[in-house]
Amino acid sequence: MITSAQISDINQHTIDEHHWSFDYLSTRLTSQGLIVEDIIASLNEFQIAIPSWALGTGGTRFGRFPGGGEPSSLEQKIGDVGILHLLNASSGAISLHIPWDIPKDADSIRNLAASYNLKFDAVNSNTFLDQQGQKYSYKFGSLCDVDQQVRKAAIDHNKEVIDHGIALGSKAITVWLADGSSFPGQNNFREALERTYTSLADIYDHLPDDWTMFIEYKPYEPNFYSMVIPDWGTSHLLANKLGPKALTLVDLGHHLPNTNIEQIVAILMMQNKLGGFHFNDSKYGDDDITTGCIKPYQLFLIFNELIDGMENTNNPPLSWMIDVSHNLKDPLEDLIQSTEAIKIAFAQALCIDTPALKEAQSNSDVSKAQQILQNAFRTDVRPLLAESRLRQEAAIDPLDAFRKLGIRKSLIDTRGVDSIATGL
Ligand SMILES: [Mn+2]
Repeated sequence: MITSAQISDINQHTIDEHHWSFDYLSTRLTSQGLIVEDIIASLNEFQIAIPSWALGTGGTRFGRFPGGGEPSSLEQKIGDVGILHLLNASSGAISLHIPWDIPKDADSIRNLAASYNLKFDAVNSNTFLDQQGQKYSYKFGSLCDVDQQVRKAAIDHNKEVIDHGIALGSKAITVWLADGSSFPGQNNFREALERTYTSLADIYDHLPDDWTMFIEYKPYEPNFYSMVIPDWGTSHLLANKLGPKALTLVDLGHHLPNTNIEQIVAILMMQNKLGGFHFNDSKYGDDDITTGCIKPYQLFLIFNELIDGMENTNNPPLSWMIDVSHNLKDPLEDLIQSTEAIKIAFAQALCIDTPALKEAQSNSDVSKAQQILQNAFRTDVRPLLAESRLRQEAAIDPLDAFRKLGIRKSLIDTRGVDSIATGL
C-alpha cells in the first residue's frame, strides 16, 4: 500500500535538519568515548513484535469506540504490521493470539508475512474467556480448575496453540492465566498452584526442542482476591520446576504500584530465566497505555539492567513485545509511539558511560553514579533513531509520515468505517 519511495519523498522535507542534529549529537557522544556506529547497529537490529490484538481499538468493560478501517482478518493484521515496519524498520514481527487469529492456510500466511519481512513471535493462548459453544467453562479457572475436564480442555487448547505456532515458524508460546479467586475461601492456594504446575508440565512436554514457554504473572485482575501466578517469584518457581525451556515473562503493567521492575529484571537475568518483555505503561494498574507515556525514566532504568544482563549473563536472547490496548488513539499511531519510546530508552541506556559507572559504584560514589545515569537519560537520542531508520529506507519521523501518507484514510476507504478487529 505504501512504498519506500513515498517515505523517501517525505524524508526530504526534514533531511537537512536531521543531518544537522545527528552530526551535533554524534560529535558530542564521540567526545564522551561512545562509538556511535555501534549504537546505530544495535538500533538497526532491535525488533519489537506487534501483538495482533493491539491493531484494533481496545475497549474497557464500559465501552469501545472503534475508529474505522480496523483489520478484520489475519491477512489485514499482517498488512498493518507491514505498514508499521516500512515506516519504522523496527516492527519486524507479529505476535498472534489464538483463537482470534487462527490461520486457515499456514503456508500462505507465512508467505504473506515474509513478503513484508515479518517473522512470527510468540503465540499466545487464551483461557481467560469462553469461546462460543465451548463445552467446559473457564469461569472458575483453566489450568488450575478443580474439574479435571476443564483442565484438560485448557491443556489441549495450549497444545493446539503450539501446533499453530509450529506451522507459522514461531518459536515460543506465552501463557498468561486469568486463574485465581475473587473471594477468600474460594480456592485452596496450594492445591490451585499444584494443579497449575501439573497442567503446565503437560503443555511443556508438547513443546518442540527449539521452543520456549514464557510464563506471565499478574498480581490482580480479572480476579480480585488472588491470582494463581501473582508475581515473578511464582513464575520463576514454575519455570524452574518445568525445565530449561520455561522462562519468566515480565509485563510492565503486571506489578503493584512502585514495584522495582528493573531489579526483577536483574535477578531473573542472573538466573538466566528472563524470557521476554511485554511493554506498555500505566499510572494505577494494568492500564496498557502507550509505552513511555508516564514513566520513561523507569523504562530507561530497566534497559540499563537489560543491557548489563545481555552483556554479562548467559540469559537466553529476549523476546520483545508490545502489549497495549486502549480506547482513544488510532492503534497504529499508538504502536508507532510505543516503539519509538522503547527504542529511545534502549538508545539512552546504550549512552551510559559504563566504565565510569562501574568506577563510581566501586568507590561508593553515590552522587556520581546517579549523575552518570541521568546524563545518559537526559540526552536527546532521537537523531540516532532517525538515522537508523533513514539508513534502512524508513521514515525520519514515522508518525508524521503515517499522517502525511493518509494511511488511516486509505484503510477506512478500503475496509470501511465499520470494520472491527477481533480481540480485546
Ligand atoms: Mn502481557
